[in-house]
Amino acid sequence: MMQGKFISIEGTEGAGKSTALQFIKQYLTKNNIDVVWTREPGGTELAEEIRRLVLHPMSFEEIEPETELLLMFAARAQHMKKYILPALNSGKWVATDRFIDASYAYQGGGRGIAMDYITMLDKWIVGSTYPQLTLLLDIAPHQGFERAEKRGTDKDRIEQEKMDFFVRVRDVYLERAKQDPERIKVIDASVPLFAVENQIRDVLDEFIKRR
Ligand code: Z5A
Repeated sequence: MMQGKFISIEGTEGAGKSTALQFIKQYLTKNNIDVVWTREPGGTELAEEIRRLVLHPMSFEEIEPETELLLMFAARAQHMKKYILPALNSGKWVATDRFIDASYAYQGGGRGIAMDYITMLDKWIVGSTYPQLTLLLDIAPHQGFERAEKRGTDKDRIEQEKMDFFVRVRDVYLERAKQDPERIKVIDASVPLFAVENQIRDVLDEFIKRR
């Protein structure tokens, strides 16, 4: 039973997801839409602890790809049951900064884990509670890298990966968008901010009209 609306926001490295999120928040508020905001990995106390573990650069032990995938889904299981489902079932709109598509892109594409394993976990943990709208901020990895460098903040464990990792991540995101164009709307994030915002506004307007 899902009554509320469910939106996810995804992005390739340096696409400007955090910047776009601020705009999305303001735009929905301007349209008098109350949204519960959350993120993955994270969203509950335990899931935020898992986030810290999985993203913190570790010096003592390398995290295996399988462990990384299962930690992402452990956090997601907690997030779904404790936060997302109750909010949706009470009719709220929920918007999450990353969700299931990230597991296919980063652990499937980036780490090379067989998609069948991810699909199995997806069916178990997410089931039919899929976002009705996913905004995918897309940028070529070399341009994204330049932007991320300019940001000047420390890189987390996954952000420290090399360019070819992010090329594979992007390929999977774009392939999923091709397979599910109704849900996943690709935003060209390579253009100046006002032009990114215009694309997001168009997609949100259409989604709000259909609600
Ligand atoms: N992950 C996973 O592996 N598996 C999973 O299942 C899930 C997640 C759920 C979460 O990090 C990590 O977890 C993520 C995937 C993994 N790892 N990576 N990489 P996150 O999502 O919290 O963090 P992030 O990926 O770094 O996203 P971000 O913080 O939103 O960064 P960003 O896309 O680079 O955004 P930004 O900071 O807004 O922009 C970067 C710079 O560009 C900044 O200086 C902006 O001012 C500038 N900018 C933004 N837009 C523009 C435009 N249009 N023109 C010029 N400059 C711009």
